[in-house]
Amino acid sequence: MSLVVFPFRTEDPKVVEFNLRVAASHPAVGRVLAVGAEEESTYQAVEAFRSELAATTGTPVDLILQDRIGSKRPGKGDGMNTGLRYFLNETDAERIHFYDADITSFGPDWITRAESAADRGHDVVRHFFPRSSTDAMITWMITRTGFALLWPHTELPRIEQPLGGELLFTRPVAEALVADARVQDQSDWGIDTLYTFSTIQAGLSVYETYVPQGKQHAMYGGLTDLRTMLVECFSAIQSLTGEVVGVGATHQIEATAAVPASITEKIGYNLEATLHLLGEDWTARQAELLGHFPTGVKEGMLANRSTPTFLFLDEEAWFLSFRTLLEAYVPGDPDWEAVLFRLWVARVISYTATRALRGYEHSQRYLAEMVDGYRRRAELGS
Ligand SMILES: Nc1nc2c(ncn2[C@@H]2O[C@H](COP(=O)(O)OP(=O)(O)OP(=O)(O)O)[C@@H](O)[C@H]2O)c(=O)[nH]1
Ligand SMILES: [Mg+2]
Repeated sequence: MSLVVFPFRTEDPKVVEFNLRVAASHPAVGRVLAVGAEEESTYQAVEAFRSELAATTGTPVDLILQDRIGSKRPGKGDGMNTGLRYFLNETDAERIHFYDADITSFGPDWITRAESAADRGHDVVRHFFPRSSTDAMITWMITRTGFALLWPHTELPRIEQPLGGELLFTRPVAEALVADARVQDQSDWGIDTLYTFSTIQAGLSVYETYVPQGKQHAMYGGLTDLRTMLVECFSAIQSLTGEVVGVGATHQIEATAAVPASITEKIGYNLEATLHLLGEDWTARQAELLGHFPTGVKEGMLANRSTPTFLFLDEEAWFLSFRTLLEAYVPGDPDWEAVLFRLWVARVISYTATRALRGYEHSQRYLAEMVDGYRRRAELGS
């Protein structure tokens, strides 16, 4: 039997109810758990519908508040780690699944896919999805880039969606994650990075299952909404610098299928709302911190104080900038955060203008080749 966990903060209660019902109705699921960030309106709504849900599906549906476990911002990491502990301490289920509570394309097949991969012996199952050409910009530009630079010879840079929150772990994997102090400390958006890293470092068998209909969920507007996530995901990668990862993990990726137009034609963010971020809120110290970067990057960024410029932040400039960030970035320093954020915004707009505009196929191929090029270069140590 499996436990299905939904971490949630404030979401549409109707969507959460639908997703909890899908999980509770699945034959492989013996218990469902919702882990709330705080006692706000969504939490109250789940409290109000959960006994009816349990009665009609015959599956217990529990609701708890997340514990304070880590030392970073109390966020999704505390929520997911609370779910892992509940799984080990309160249930005798063999497997735990995690799904985001805000998914509007969730269905029983998501659970079935993960269960059947686990039945075939995999320790970890990760769902991956087709993403529109301007989605997943933290995944590509931060996490996959960072994994390629730091651990080029491992499976890490080959994980399709290392920030994915749709996962299955067997019980021994959950035990290892709860025993891993780095993972338990990562209470913020860095949790997905840590789960991915720790499971690959532990040499487990990881299967990535493809969900062709994609993950439709609550969307962001401009790139500002992603700022906290960006900063926390970068810091998580940087904190792992120096870790040794062997090549013991096995990793299989399910074949993909034709991508629906709703994804190939989707625009991921508001370009106009994003452009002006390049010129806003500069401080003298931020300008000074750019002194760490190659001249072309420094001058290109400084020019944004008067007019938006971004084409200089191409693949090569990003590689060099990322190396500098890994070495020089100071976590928790607001000026460094602003420098990181603005560099990333410029890189994403540069990619949008030169690659995403050429279409879905082109941009997906480009991003995959970019990461692979970084990986090969890091492997050669150049
Ligand atoms: N328990 C808990 N859940 C959280 C917290 N923050 C976010 N969540 C939930 O975590 C899930 C993912 O958060 P989202 O805001 O949807 O993240 P996202 O931008 O969709 O991330 P991607 O799916 O990678 O694009 C949702 O179910 C959120 O409600 C938190 O602090 N605690
Ligand atoms: Mg979401």
